[in-house]
Amino acid sequence: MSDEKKVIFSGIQPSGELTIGNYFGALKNWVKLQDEYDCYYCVVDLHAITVRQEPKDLRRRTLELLATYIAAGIDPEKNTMFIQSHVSAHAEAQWILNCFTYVGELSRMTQFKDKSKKYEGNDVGVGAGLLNYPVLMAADILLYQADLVPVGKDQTQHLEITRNIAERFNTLYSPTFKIPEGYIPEKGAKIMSLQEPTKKMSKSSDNPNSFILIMDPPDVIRKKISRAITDSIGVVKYSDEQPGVKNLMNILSITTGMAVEEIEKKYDGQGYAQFKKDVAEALVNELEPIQTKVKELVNDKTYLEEILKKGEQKASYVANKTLSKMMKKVGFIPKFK
Ligand code: AQP
Repeated sequence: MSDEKKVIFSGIQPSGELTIGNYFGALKNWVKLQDEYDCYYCVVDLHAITVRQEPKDLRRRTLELLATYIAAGIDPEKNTMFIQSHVSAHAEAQWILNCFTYVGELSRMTQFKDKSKKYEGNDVGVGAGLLNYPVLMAADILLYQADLVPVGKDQTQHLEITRNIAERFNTLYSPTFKIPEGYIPEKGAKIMSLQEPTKKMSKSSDNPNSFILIMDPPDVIRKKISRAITDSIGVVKYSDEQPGVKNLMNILSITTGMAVEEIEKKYDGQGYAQFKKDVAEALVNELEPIQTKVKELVNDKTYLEEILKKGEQKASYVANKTLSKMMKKVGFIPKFK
């Protein structure tokens, strides 16, 4: 019975086209975990508007993101997939949790510091949504009483603050939320930029050569990998002194299943040319079937909308149960029926 299974919540923002960072850090693991857990996989569009989005692009990407979830192997029959803005409990719970979160702890978040640096001084400016992002993420997770949250390493801090907010609320009132654990993959937890390999690969980067998109055509993948920054050492070695090579080795290891020691042995004395070619081919092999499926699915809007309708109903039911508890505990008078 799915009711007895532990619960997973995770989501991706439709803030840009998905990169292989989103794929290896999140999506691929969601697929692995779907049989064992009762999973809620959300398209987190409320998060996406923490920075400016073109409305028509946001709409298109939201459906494409759902198509990508399915194409990557997430079974719509087994999992609850929905759009965050369709379940209003997320925004309502966030407001309540905002009142149990300190500005100090939010302004210390690395993502806030990085993103506010990027937007400071331009015509958009740093919106309050960017500061409050982790509170919305806490609401997302806590509403479903999630046991586990599979995310990339960059989200560790946000998970920690979620746990803190939940514990604070539970202590002030009485146990209301399950305290969730993170699930950070062993491999692929942090895919780095191909141009600045000490920084995380990010879908909203201004430099397209820094990332590989799930939907990049094979030739573009080959070109981007051949241009990936390595070093002048010329040895395929898994070392922090060679962050570019290390990143490519990680990618090859996840896509082929080869251990990094095997990769070192295989390319011993060969330089980087063949190694890079093989990384590109491994990626093409991994992504091509997904790309074909996404292209098919985005044309079947009726099918996607059916999944979203079903997802919204199930998610709303579960989320509203927790929201009602929260409202009662803080002292709101229940709605009159
Ligand atoms: N480079 C990465 N390596 C491993 N995992 C990653 N994730 C993101 N980048 C990497 C994981 O993908 C999931 C969804 O991320 P998100 O879209 O909600 O936001 P993000 O973490 O801020 O991702 P991006 O690509 O950097 O988006 P933008 O540029 O819009 O901020 C998360 O589980 C994340 O860990």
